Amino acid sequence: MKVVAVPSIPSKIARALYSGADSVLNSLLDFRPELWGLPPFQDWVGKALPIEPWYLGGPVIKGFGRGSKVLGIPTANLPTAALGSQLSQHVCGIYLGWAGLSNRGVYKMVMSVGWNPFFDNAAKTVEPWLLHDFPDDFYGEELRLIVVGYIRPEANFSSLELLIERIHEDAEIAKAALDLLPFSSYQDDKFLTTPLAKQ
Ligand code: ADP
Ligand code: RBF
Ligand code: MG
Repeated sequence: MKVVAVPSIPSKIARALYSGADSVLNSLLDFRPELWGLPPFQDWVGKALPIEPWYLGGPVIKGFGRGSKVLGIPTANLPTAALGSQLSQHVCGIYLGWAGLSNRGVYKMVMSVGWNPFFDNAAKTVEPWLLHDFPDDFYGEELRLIVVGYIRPEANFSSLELLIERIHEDAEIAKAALDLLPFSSYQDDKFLTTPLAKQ
């Protein structure tokens, strides 16, 4: 028998406790039957896994100010306290979806959810990168997100260059997958553009 473990305790502690397992996964989203001689899952669409969509929104706030914009990867941060239990329900990882800014439009989006192991952050955050070139910042504007698919677990990298390269790959996966059903259907969802008072 082969054993694939999905611990419910923090992975730093779990590593040692589960050393007897053949593989330790962050979540079942990462289970690949074909690695174990089983037929592959059929539900991946263009390198992404459709999920029950989650809806989140809020005003764009200042993030860690680590200058991710300098890396060419600005991430529009939401106030995580307001997301509360919604955030804790979701597995850490890299996701794709649609982003709406009420006065601007709807854009493809790729984001990380978690502690960003490369930077070892103290808080679980959502870091959405809108796949569009904006002429200016939009701090304070209401941002709406519909998260529709999963790409991969969060990872650590031996260099910043490798992290940046991987994030650009994620963006290409998101751009391509968001043109496909079921992902594409959510871009017309009113949630993305409806002003708060009118909801
Ligand atoms: P912070 O640490 O404050 O989040 P970033 O370097 O991550 O700083 O930059 C994020 C800000 O850049 C966003 O809040 C937004 O105002 C702006 N921005 C410009 N273009 C984009 C984009 N394509 N995706 C996300 N944010 C963008
Ligand atoms: N940080 C990590 O430590 N590991 C990752 O695997 C990772 N993947 C990311 C994927 C995407 C699509 C984005 C937008 C960010 C990712 N980051 C990751 C987070 C990145 O370190 C962080 O957003 C920026 O440094 C801004 O603080
Ligand atoms: Mg940011």
